[in-house]
Amino acid sequence: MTDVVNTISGESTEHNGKPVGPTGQTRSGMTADALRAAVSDHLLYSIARPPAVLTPEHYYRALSLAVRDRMQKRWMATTQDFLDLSSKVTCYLSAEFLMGPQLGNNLLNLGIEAEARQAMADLGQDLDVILDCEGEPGLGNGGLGRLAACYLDSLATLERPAIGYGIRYEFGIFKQEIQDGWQVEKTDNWLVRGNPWEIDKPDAAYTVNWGGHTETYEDVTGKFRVRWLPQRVLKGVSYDTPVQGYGVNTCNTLTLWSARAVESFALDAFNTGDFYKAVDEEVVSETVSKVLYPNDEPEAGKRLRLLQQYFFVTCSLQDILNIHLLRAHLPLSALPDKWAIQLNDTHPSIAVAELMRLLIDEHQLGWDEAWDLTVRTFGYTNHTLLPEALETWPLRIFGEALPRHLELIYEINDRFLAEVRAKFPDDEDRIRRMSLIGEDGGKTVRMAHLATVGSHAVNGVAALHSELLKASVLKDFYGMWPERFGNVTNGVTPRRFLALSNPGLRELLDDTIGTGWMTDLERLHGLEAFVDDPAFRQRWRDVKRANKSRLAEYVHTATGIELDPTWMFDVQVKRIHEYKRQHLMVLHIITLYHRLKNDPTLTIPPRVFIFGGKAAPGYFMAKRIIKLINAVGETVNADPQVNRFMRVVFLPNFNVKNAHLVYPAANLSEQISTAGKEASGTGNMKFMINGALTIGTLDGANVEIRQEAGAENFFLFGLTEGQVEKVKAEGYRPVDYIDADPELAAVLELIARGDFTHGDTEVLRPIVDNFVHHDSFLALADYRSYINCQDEVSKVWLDGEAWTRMSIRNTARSGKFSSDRAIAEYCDEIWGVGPMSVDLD
Ligand code: KVW
Repeated sequence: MTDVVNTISGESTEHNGKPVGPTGQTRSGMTADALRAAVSDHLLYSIARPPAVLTPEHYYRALSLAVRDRMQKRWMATTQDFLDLSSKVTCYLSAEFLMGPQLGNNLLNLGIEAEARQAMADLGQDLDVILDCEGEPGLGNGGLGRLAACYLDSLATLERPAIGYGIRYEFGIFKQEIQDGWQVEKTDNWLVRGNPWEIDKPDAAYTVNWGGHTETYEDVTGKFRVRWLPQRVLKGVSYDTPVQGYGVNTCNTLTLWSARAVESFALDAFNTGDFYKAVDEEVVSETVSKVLYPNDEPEAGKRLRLLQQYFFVTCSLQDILNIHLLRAHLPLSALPDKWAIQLNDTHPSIAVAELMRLLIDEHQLGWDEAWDLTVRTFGYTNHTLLPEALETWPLRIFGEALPRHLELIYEINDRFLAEVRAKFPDDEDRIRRMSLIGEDGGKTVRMAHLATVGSHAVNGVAALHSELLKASVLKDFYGMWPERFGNVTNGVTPRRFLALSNPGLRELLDDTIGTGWMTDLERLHGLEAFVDDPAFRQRWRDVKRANKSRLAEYVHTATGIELDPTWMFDVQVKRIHEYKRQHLMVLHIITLYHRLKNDPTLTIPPRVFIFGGKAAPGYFMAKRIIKLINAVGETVNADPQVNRFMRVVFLPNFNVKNAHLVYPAANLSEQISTAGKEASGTGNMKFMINGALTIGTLDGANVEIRQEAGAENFFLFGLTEGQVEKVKAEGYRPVDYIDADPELAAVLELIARGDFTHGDTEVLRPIVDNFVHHDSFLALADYRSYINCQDEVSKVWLDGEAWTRMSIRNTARSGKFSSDRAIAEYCDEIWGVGPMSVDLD
């Protein structure tokens, strides 16, 4: 048991072998007996099933409800404390929260894992089986959504009052199946089996307007005002989930909004006899929070995506103003002193115009005061420089949906551009570049510009990315307001991504350096003293080996492929995208295959190549890359001449739940994006913390990972960002690289002539064409450097002791990548939010 239990001021555990009472202790007692009694109670009163039909799933729900009960007092105490707004509150607005399974994490943060295990054992159940029953709330695409979840964990653990605001999608990210090597998408109906963690608050509902037009009028004081007459009205109801900090009483809230039809509207239609129209209205309203959009889906459904964004933003801002005015009775002028609102990418950036609308139209503030409050309240985090990911809305769609907001944006723009003209006279080109309205190829609203103009702080997510942001997409804005720009390098929570998912390493760390690393990850430096201790290195290897066996078992169940846990596990898990270059890793696999086929006497250090990740359903090339991986895998795995040295696995449906098995089992972490394209990456950090070595380019947070680990503990290859730009400027000619490199030419030829596709030369032609003719991510330019670096990796792997030393040093030096460090920086430098300890009395 860790020492954290004592720091949570729970109820006394004075029970002495007797059953605990039916109420108080059953709801809050932290002993195994109290938990057992609580689970029994929930089986009877909440699950309502007789013992004869109980399944592990029922036990999962009963235990989850019992655990939620144990957070309730902390949750209400925290909420009560910040309803009176004595402390400043952070609101993290994000279209995605990829929370992952909750039960294990809540047991960990409450410090009652051992007690829960005992309680379930007393009931004849295995906690691991129960934990495995939990599905995944997949309310995010990848790193951005998971980052939001890690930040909520750190905010609570650092005792910072915070609310996460997002959307309660009825269908999360699709479930990925692999059929004949292709990705097939299945709907993720995550709510069908109920969600024991959320509490719906039907009374906390806000009205959301949409479409229509505006009109001006004179109010009673004779002032000129604007009124929005919407075409449609719906409402948002909230579902709240507790976010328990680790070892503290602070239990923050994640509020997710769900769309509903407005009753009165439905009734109007009903009264006029048009019952079906009323039902129709309801169906349409509820589609708003129906489904999460994949991140690369083009055009289709754009209008609904804008509605989703506006929907959750207006509900969240109305909620904030409601707490501020009605609960805390504070003047609006105090808004920036009591709230810090962070925009997680541009998805919630309509908030800038919406807060202006609420302050001016609904609360009668003047423009200048409203604008001052708005800018001082918002911060904006940019997560990408890729032009296709920078959100813009066609002006027509925007104006039809949000007519009042378009007016406000024009006014913001006029005043902003006047400021630009004052600072940079006679520079109309600059004006065009900086305008909130884009003019190239049809007028658009540029959301990144709106977010930047409306925020007092703008940050990128890794040092390199923040520099590139200032030098490229937001260059002019940096010139205007250099003081607004900063960097906060991403981080990941060591609770979930070390303690929870790597119990073997957790135990070794606790034994070696104590338990303090859980909340102070820099303490991992203490491991450096043990690098030269052979017994410690042996234990380090044993932990990794056990984790690899655990993953091998899962891989076998999921794919039928057998893996040897003594082989090197070489892993790339992340969304499938050309810039991330999964196909470059495939070129390495084929290179080894080709060498082995050409020289039957050759032996190489055996490796398992593991891929995982989803492709956006509409992303043609990404889906071909999955097919490529599976085609090569099938060929390699079936060939006795090569499968003695290599296996290739595509792990279907990569998600937070199976990520728990993946990161701890990796020896080598593949972070091979084209330099300048991956803003940060966070998987790279999860691998490092768990002792994987990285092979990577100087991109995103890799740069800082290498800095921390030391260049000698990192496998670097590839062009730098500057070199990439230079090659592109001079005209990238893939054929030059092929002509200069016979091995590369041979590898491409194997794909082209159908060696992996039973002679079919069409299926993978788009991949070859992409490599050879239109690859903006320069895969072939980095091929030779990558292959040579991989040869070096294999050489080091042969020296097991050297590898182990490097692995230990990677973990020991990963402290910077804790989300606690990142959140402390946000709190100190952007939000001005301090700790507020929560007293349960
Ligand atoms: C649309 C994204 C969901 C929908 C990003 S950049 C843009 C998006 C767009 C997501 N996600 C990723 O954010 C991570 C967290 O900062 C970064 O680590 C990663 O590099 C970036 O691609």
